[in-house]
Amino acid sequence: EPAFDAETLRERALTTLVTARERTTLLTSCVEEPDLTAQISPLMSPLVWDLAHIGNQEELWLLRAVGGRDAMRPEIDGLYDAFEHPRSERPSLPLLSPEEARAYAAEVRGRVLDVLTSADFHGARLTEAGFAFGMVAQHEQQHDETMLITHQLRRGPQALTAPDPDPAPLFTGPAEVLVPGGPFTMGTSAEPWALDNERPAHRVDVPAFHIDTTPVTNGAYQAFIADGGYDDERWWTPEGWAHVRRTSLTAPLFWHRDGGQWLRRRFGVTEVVPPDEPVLHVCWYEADAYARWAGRRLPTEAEWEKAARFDPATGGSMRYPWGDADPSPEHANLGQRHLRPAPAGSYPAGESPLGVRQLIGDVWEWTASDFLPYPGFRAFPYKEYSEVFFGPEYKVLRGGSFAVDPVACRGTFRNWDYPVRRQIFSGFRTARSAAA
Ligand code: AVJ
Ligand code: FE
Repeated sequence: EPAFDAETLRERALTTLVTARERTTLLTSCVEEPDLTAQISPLMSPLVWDLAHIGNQEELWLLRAVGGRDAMRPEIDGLYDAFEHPRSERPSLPLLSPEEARAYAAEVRGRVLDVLTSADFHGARLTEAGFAFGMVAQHEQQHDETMLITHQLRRGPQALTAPDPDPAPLFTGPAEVLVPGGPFTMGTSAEPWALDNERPAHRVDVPAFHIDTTPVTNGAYQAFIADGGYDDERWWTPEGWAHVRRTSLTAPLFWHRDGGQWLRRRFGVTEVVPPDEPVLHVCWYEADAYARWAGRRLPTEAEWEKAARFDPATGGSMRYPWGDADPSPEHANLGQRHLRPAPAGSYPAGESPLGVRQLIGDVWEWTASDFLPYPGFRAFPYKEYSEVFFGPEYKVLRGGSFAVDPVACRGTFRNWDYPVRRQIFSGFRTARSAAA
């Protein structure tokens, strides 16, 4: 790990905070006031809640914890504590108006810049390597992805636009690759801005397995639908089957059938489902059922991370599939540069040494694994980031979507959600154990 001087760390903290705020501003200024205060879906907060919550978390961690400042508006802390009020309750709270929320977040940010100037980056754990600044920038970017999900759920005309990814040359590589068996290093103790659940680095023995070279495409998923996959109990776990019956699922979220073809609604525009694009907006149960139909299974979290980080040349683990360099636009579809995943087989510069593509970016990938702590886990800096979610009710997703900023994306980064959720930018790839 390179050692950084205080100036470099200050610069990096500033850049990531500024980048996050530009995105937040875009996501909260491209619709009119009623769309900021309305609850678009009971699964989501009003956009204006996310905005003020971003400011409130920044105040808590950077002004109060790092800067030692007094609370600016102690009376609003409760409103923006995610654990005090479930999302469905948030629209009925006396929330700050869009104008007040913008002013509050801007006021916090102005004061944070003073704290940043005087921060000692070699001090206690919160400021060591600028951790708290990195954590807060990641937090804002995570809520930006959440707000982008709210935009996707919103009915009404298009509010956001972005160029499509470059068309990929037809991918002609193998459908799967063999990842050799043996131990590898999972998680990290070195990555300065890695969150608590990614730590510590530890050795895990992973038997040989095959994994898909690319995420599962819409075209492949349509074959599962056409084969009656949603009506065939054989492919589903008992919970998945109960869910698919109860909620009458027949296709990914946002899809509908029109005559002979599948259409989907995407950020206010209806389009024909593109067959080469990774499938998006499926829940864990659907991903798991598809894999069983295909004679395969979801990769475990350890398998996914080994495919993404293991370098057979050295036996070590890298930060990303392509090596240790920070992501650039040639490596992966990240950062909301596009409003959709790129066709399967894109980003040859981002492939792993074994030839696995698009592990980072495009779509979050469901894994077979429950969200559990690594051996030696220690909650930091607060239990409510990860610890309170550990257990069998959440499944792990890996790799990040087109809506994830590079600051919140690494080979070690862990996301989690309920197995029924599909408003998130979720897809998957499949795996199978190698014959013993
Ligand atoms: C890691 C995406 C599950 O959005 O609930 C945001 C991130 N934690 N604020 C979430 C998070 C606190 C978290 N996920
Ligand atoms: Fe949050």
